[in-house]
Formats: sequence, C-alpha cells, structure tokens
Amino acid sequence: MMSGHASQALLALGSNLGDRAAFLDAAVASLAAEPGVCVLARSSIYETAPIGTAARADFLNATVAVATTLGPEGLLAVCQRIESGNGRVRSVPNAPRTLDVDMVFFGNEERCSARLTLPHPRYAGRAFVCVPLAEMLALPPLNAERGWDWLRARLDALPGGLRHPSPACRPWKR
Ligand code: PH2
Ligand code: MG
Ligand code: MG
Repeated sequence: MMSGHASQALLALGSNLGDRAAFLDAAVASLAAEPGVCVLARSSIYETAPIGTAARADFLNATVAVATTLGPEGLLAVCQRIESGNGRVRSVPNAPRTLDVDMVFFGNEERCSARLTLPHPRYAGRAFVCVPLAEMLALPPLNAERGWDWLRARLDALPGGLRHPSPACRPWKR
C-alpha cells in the first residue's frame, strides 16, 4: 500500500552473468516488496547482444513500471541496494554483471548530475530499453491509461526500429 502523492518511474533491468532470468525476477520481487514502491507492470524478457561494452555474453533485459512515493534519489538508492543484494560487484565499468537496475525515467523529470541523469542519457539509442518499454505501454494496464501519454509521446518520437523486436533484441523464452 502507498499513501500520498505517487510518481511514475520506469526502470531497466539487465543481467549477463549467472542465472540471468533469476536475477531479473529477484529484482522485480524486491521492488514489489519495497515500501513506497508499487510495481504496475513488467515487460517480458528479451535476449540482447551487448552494446557499447567489450562484454561478450548476451544480456537478458526487461523493464518495470512503478508508482512510487519516493523521490528520484530515494528510488536510486533502492535500485542500488537491490543490485548489491543480488551479487552486483562494481569493479571495472561495464564488467559482466549479475544485475543492473537503471532508472530510465522518473516521470517527465529532466535533470543532470553526477549521480543521476534523467531521462537515462542513452535510452533513446537502446533497443534493449525501448522495445520492452513499448511492449509495456501496448498492454494492460498501461495501454488504457492517459496518465502514461507522456511516455507514449517520448517513445513515438523514436525510430520504429528501436521499438520492435529484432535479432539484436529478441523475445526470450523461459
Ligand atoms: N547495459 C550496459 C551496456 N550494454 N547491452 C545490452 N544488450 N544490455 C544491457 O543491459 C547493457 C548493454 C550498461 O549498463
Ligand atoms: Mg546500465
Ligand atoms: Mg546501471
């Protein structure tokens, strides 16, 4: 249960080390158990070629839509705690990771600081973020809600190829 004013936020999950799907599931479960965070929707899971890293192992990626009474900093702290609790070790940047939980949007908020840039500075080029976001928006419960029109407008502005599954971002079967 949540009381007070809630914000909409979109999180991107990624794993390319260990039991990748189990780490994504654990992240969703941890978010759902978090006071002040309500999981509204999760996308299905996609298998994706690594982008912008020397990593060789394919990722599993998914996105989650939440309502939260936390602010951006509080939600960021939750994301980092969930990463650490799932074996994430911050060694070399972009090293293979058990779990990455990135904040892509916090409502329509725009900000840029060393700790947190919103929207995520690279989401618009990344099918592994945009494809699952588009999937969530097309399905209940988000598809029927005018409250998500701001996100629909953001995604509609992107090239179509970024919003549809492709060999680089393909549906993954459990
Ligand atoms: N995350 C990165 C860098 N590259 N590539 C894919 N396919 N999926 C990711 O989650 C990912 C990536 C940095 O966090
Ligand atoms: Mg990331
Ligand atoms: Mg990250």
